[in-house]
Order: sequence, then structure tokens, then C-alpha cells
Amino acid sequence: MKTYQEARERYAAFGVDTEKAFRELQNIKISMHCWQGDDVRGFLFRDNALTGGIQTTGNYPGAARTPAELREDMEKAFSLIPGRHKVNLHSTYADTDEKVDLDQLEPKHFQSWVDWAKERGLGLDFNPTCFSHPKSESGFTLSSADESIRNFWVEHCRRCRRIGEFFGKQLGQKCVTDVWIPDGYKDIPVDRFAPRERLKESLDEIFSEKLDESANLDAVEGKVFGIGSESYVTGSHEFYLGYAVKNHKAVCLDTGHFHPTEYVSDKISSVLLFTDELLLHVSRPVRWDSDHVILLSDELQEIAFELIRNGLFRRTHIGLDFFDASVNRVAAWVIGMRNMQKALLRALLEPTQILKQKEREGDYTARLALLEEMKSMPWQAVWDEFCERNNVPVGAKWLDEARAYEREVLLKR
Ligand code: RNT
Ligand code: ZN
Repeated sequence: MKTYQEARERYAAFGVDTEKAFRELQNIKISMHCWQGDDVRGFLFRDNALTGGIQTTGNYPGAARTPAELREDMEKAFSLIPGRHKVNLHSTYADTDEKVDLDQLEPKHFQSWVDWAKERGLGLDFNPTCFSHPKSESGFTLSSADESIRNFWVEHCRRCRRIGEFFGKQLGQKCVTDVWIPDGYKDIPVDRFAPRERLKESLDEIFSEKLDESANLDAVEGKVFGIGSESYVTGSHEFYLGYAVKNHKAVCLDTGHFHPTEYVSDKISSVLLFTDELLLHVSRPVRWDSDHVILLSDELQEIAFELIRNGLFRRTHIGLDFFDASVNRVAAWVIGMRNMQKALLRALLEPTQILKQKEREGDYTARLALLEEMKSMPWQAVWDEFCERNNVPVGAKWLDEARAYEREVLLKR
């Protein structure tokens, strides 16, 4: 493309090699969360309401009802997204006719997912599902004061790790198994210590089993509050940061899980100084942890800069986490995945060495001027070229394909 050649030359003038950026971007996998496809319902307990203080709103037609439909939808999305990626599963997305509860799950209940992932060259990530279940109704799971409840969830998480390890071994790429629990109090508690002490004990039990670290990576995800846990969340960020540093686990930073004036982009460099690997749940909070589809926003861009500028992407697992039921679900995936990639590409096209040097020299004028000039460099032409080379639609053309799929498949459900 002529515009690409021009863009290539303009970047080259700053010492940036667009071809190298392509090679880097091609190798960055993003974990596409299955739960956008069916509003976090899963297949094990179709009648259970979504609980745990998270919520989907909207009733856009066409949500997947079976594992086969969900896979078909994700395949459609992947056909519109450049590169080869991973799929993030929750335990309730098991594909089985057996009536199994969460404390009985085994790798075999996910065999069809593994077969599919193998066939498509996809990786898999995994999550225990400590919500939307009668045993989480009290609002407490791993930090419950009720021993039998706590044991149930410990057993669930132990099994999930084994399933994660199975994924990793079968697919020859590490599975990230992320523990998030909704536990917390609506109103101000008297004892903030005891639930956290119990959560620590539960995690110690869960992680006591040694698994193959090249196949499974444990991550722990905190948050500041949820619906129904406005005053206290057992698994806070500080709790998990401490736990992860001490026990060599990965922290999961979800971009919707902090006070609205905090930026996850500013946390990455600190967290990765004291932990080996990081998991990101890229989401978009609107006034609360609303899990809107991610935009190509300033903060998404800043996160991408943080990952690229110091090579931290090599120790970071990028996953998406949003669930919007008011728009076409396949489109939601495509918009989110492509936005994440666009942000990474823009970061890869930055003349970072020049900027760092200006900063070291204290030339903040040049730093500011160049950063602003970079915003109007022709990165779009480079992105289009990347899409073309990956045989996926350039520009808004993907929407026509998503619409055709909606007419032919989704609206007939
Ligand atoms: C909830 C957490 C968690 C979930 C998924 C479905 O606040 O972000 O990651 O969104 O497990
Ligand atoms: Zn999350």
C-alpha cells in the first residue's frame, strides 16, 4: 500500500522500524474472554443468576447457548482479528452432559475445548468460578467463616489449577489460572482481619499442590468493591499484592478494580519489580466496575506504552474482561481485541530511545513536543497494513462481516 510506504518512511526518520513493530505485534497474544459471548452464564448451571457483585445489562439477541455456539462465535471474532491468540475460560464453561458440581470438575470435562484450541492453534487460560452458585449465596467463598463452604471452594480451586495445568501441557503453552472471589461486606465490618486470615489459609491450601510451572501460572485478582460488597472486600489489592510477592504468584490487575482516580498504567512498573509475571484484565469502568467494552482511550494507550517501553510485555499476560449485553457480542470482542492491538502497535511505533534520552537530559520541552507529535503520526496506515498482511478486514469492513454473521447465525438462535 502506498500510504504504508509513506508511513514507513516517516517513522524511519525517527529511527522506528515498522517491520520490526509488525514482528513484535504478531507475537503478542491476547486472551479473549469467553464470557462476553453469553453474558457470563456458562453451561453448567444455566438457570443460576449472575451473582458476585458483577452484572451484565442489555438483551441483545444471539447470545451463545451451547459450547459449540460459543466456539463458533469466537471463531467468527478471530477471523476479524489479526494474529493468533488465547481463549480465557471460566470453569462453568465445562462441556459435559454429566451433572457435575464445581468440586467435581476434572480435565475431561474440558476435552472438547482442548481439542478445539489445538485444531485452531489457540492457547487457553482458566478461572475458578466462585460466584453464581448456591454455595456463594452468603457473599463469602474462600474467606467464609463456615468451614464446609470454605472447603467446597478450596476443592473447586484446587481442581481448577489441575485443569489449568492440563491445558498448558496439552497445548504446549502456559495457562494462566486466575483466582478471583467476590467475598465482602455491604456494610462496615467489625472484623476486617479474620476473613483475610481465612482467605490466606484457603489460598495456602489451594496452592500447596506443586504443579508444573511451565504449564500453569497462578494469578490472584483483587478489587476495591462490588455490588453488595461496597464497604469491604476480603481480597483487596494490598492483600493479593502481599500474597503474590511472598508466594511467587502473579498479580492480576483489572483496570476496573480501583478507585476511579487511580491508574493501572502507573502500577505495572511497581508490581513487576517485585513479581515475575503479571496478568492484566483490561476492562472499562464507567463510574463503577461496569465492564464496558474497552476503547482506544488514553489510559489503554498508557498501559500499552508501559508494557512496550521497557519490554514488560514479555512478563505480562494480557487478558480482556468486559461483558456488554447491549451490543452484538461478536462485535464487542472484535472492538476490544483490535483496540488492545492498536494501542500496542502505537507503542511499538514510538521512538522510545529518543524520548528516554530527552527525559534523562531533563529536556522536558522536547519530551512533551515529541510525545504530542507522535499522536498525529500515520499509525493508522501501519495498522491497516498489519490487518492486510494478516488477511483480516481493513478498517470498518469487519463490521459488514459481523453484521452478515448476525443475520445468518445470531438472529436465528
Ligand atoms: C470481577 C472480576 C472477574 C470477573 C470474571 C468473570 O470483578 O473482574 O475477573 O470479571 O471472572
Ligand atoms: Zn477481572
